[in-house]
Amino acid sequence: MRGSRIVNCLCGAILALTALAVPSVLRAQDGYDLWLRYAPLDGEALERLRRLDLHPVASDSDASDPTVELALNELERGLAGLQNAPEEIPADGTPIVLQCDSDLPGPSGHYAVQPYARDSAQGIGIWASEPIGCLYGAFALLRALAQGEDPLTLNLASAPAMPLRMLNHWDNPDGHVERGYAGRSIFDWWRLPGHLDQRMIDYARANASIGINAVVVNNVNARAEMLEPRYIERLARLADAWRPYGIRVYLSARFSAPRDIGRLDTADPLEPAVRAWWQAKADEIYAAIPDFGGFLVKANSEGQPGPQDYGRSHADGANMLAEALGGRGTVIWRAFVYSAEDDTDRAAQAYAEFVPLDGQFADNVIVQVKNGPIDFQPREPFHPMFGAMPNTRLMLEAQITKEYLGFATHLAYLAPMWEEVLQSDTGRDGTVAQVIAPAGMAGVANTGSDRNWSGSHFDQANWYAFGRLAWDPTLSSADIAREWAAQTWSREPATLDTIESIMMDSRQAVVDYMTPLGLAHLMGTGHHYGPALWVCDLARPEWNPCYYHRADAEGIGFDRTATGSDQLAQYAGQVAARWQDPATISDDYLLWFHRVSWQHTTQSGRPLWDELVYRYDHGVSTVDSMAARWASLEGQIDARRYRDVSEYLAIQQAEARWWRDASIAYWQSINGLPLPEGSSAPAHSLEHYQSLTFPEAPGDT
Ligand code: GCW
Repeated sequence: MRGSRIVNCLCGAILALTALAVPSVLRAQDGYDLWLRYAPLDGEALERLRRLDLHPVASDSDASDPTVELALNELERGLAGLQNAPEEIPADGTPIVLQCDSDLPGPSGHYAVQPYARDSAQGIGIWASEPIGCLYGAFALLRALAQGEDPLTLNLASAPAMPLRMLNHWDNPDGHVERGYAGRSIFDWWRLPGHLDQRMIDYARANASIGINAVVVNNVNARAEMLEPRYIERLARLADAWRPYGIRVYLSARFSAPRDIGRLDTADPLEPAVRAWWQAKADEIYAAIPDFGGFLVKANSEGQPGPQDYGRSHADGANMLAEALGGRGTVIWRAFVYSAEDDTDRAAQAYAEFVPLDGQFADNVIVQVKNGPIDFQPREPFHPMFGAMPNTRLMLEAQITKEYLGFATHLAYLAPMWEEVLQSDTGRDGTVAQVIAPAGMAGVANTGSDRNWSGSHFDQANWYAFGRLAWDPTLSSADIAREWAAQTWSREPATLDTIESIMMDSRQAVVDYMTPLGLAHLMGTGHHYGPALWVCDLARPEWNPCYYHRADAEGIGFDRTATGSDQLAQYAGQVAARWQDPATISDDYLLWFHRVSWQHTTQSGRPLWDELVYRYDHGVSTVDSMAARWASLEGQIDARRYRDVSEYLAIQQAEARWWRDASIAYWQSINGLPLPEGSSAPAHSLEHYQSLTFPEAPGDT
C-alpha cells in the first residue's frame, strides 16, 4: 500500500506540472464526462479540502455491498479530481463515514450528509437506510464540493419526491433513435450480451448521480421482438450492470406481441390464451431479471395496436399486463392518444378517453401523461388530466430530446418549462408536482452515440435538470442551471452569471421565434424541423399546422372556450376562469385558447399583429444576445467546447431568423397587413420558404 502510494505521488507530481501549464478550466474537454468532471478546485476551496484530507470509509456491515463500493470509488475519484491529486486513500485525515444501514427514516434513496464530531475526532457522515441512499449521498456531497462548498458546514438531508425517476428511450433495436439528435442508440444490442460497452457503465453512473432509477430501453413504438428470449438475455446483462447503480430496467411492450411473436391469432386482453401468454412472458423475464421494472405501453395511438382493436378499454389492456407482472412490477400506460376517427379537438381527446376510466386501473398501473395536451410543444398549458383522476396514479412525461425546440443545434434549457408545468396548480389536487408525487416522472431521453452524449454540450443540462427536478420538483430552474454549469463549465462567478443568464433566456427565445403567444405545432411535416405554417392538406386534420393556428383574414387562434371546442371546460373552474377571457388571459396562452382578430389588444397593450411581430423580433434578438454573451466567454472556458457552442449558436441565429421571416411572410399572405414600423421585411418570399425540403433531417420516425 505504502509503495503504491509513493508511485501515485510521483504521478501526481507530473499531473500537477501539466496542470501548471494550462489552467484547469481551459484543459481540453470533449463533453464525455458530463457534469461529473470533478475539475480541480483552486484558492480557499482547494486549500480547505487538502487540509481536511478527506477519505471515505464504510462501516463494516456495508463494506461488501457493490453499491457501497461504488459510493466509495466515486468519492475517491471525485476527491482526487477536485484536489488535482492521485486517487489514493490517505491513511489519516478526516473520514467520510458511510453508514448505509442506519435507521434514518424516509423513502427509498433518501440520505443525510453532515459533519459530525465524536470525542475529539471530526468527520463527514453519509447516512442512509440502504446502499443506494449512500450512493446518492456521495454524489450530493461531491456536487457540493464541486461547487466549492465547505464540507464542514454542509447539511444535505434529502429524499426523492417521487418513487419513479425514469428515462424513456425511443431507441429502436437497429440503432436508430426516433427523435434522436445525438447520433445512434447507445444500446449495442448486436454485441450484447457477450460484450458490455463501457458507455453502459458511464451512463448508469451519470443517471445515478442525479437520482434516475428506471430506464425503458426501447421505443414506445415498440418492436415485438424486444420480448424474445435473445433480447431478454441482453437486457439481463444491462440489468446486472445497472443494478448496483439503483437502476431497474423496463421494456416498451408491443400490445400485439402475442400475435406478432406468440403465434396466437388474437391479442384480445380478455382472451384467456392471451393472458396466459403474457403471464408466461412475464415469468420468463423475471427468471432472467428478478427486479425487472415492468412494461411501458403505447396503445391505440398513432397506429400502434391496443385493446380498442378488440373493443376493449385502456383499463382492460393495462390490467391484463398488470396481472401478468403481479406484485413484481408496474405497467406504465401512456395517455398520448388521439384518433383519426375522432373529430373533436385533439387537445381534448386524452382526457375524454381516460378520465371516465378513473378508478378502474389495477394498483400496479400508472398512467403516463405528457406535460401538455398536444405534444411537447415549446409551450403548452399543463395537461387537464392532472388532478382529474384522483383514483389513478399519474406520471408526468416530459421530452428531454428537443423534437419541437430546434433539435440539438438550438440552445434551449428546458427546466423553466418543466418548472412551469410542475408548479401549475391543477385547482383540484394541488400542483402537478403534487399530483404525480405517488408515481413519478419520465423523460424521453436525449442520449446518443455522440461523444458528448446529448448532441450538444448544453443539452446535457436538460438530462441533468430532468433528474434533479424528478428528485425535487421544488428546485428552481435557475439554481439547477448554475449548479450544472459550475460542474460542467467553470466555477468563476462571472462566467457562471453569463451561462446562467443564457440558459434562463433560451426557452422563451425559442417560444418567441417559433410559436409565440400560444401558437403550436407549426413545424415541418414528419421531421418537425423548421417552419411549415402553410401546410393545410395532410390526410389527418390534426397533422396540419393550419389546424392549430386557424388563421384567416379576420383573425387567428384556436377557440377552446364554449364557443369553440370547449376543451377549456376540462380544467378545474378556477383554472378555466383564469384562461376564459381573451381580454385578461396571459399572452403566453392567448392563441392556444382563443381565436381573436389581428387587431385584438394584447396584455402588452399592442395589437395582436404588432405583438406577434414584436415577439418574433424579440426571439431573434435574444438569440443574438445569447451568442454575444457566449462570445464574451472566449478564453474563459476550454477552446473546443467554446467553439462547439459558438457554431451551434450561429446556426440558431440563422434558424431563428428563418422561423421569423417564414412565419411573417406566411401571416402577411393571409392578413395582408403591413409590418409594424421599424420591423424588417422577410429576407425571402413565402414561396422560397415553402420550397425548402429536408430529407436529411435527423430523428424522423
Ligand atoms: O412527439 C410525437 C412524436 C412521435 C412519438 C409520439 C409519442 C414515439 O412525433 O415520434 O412516437 O409523439 O409520444 O408516442
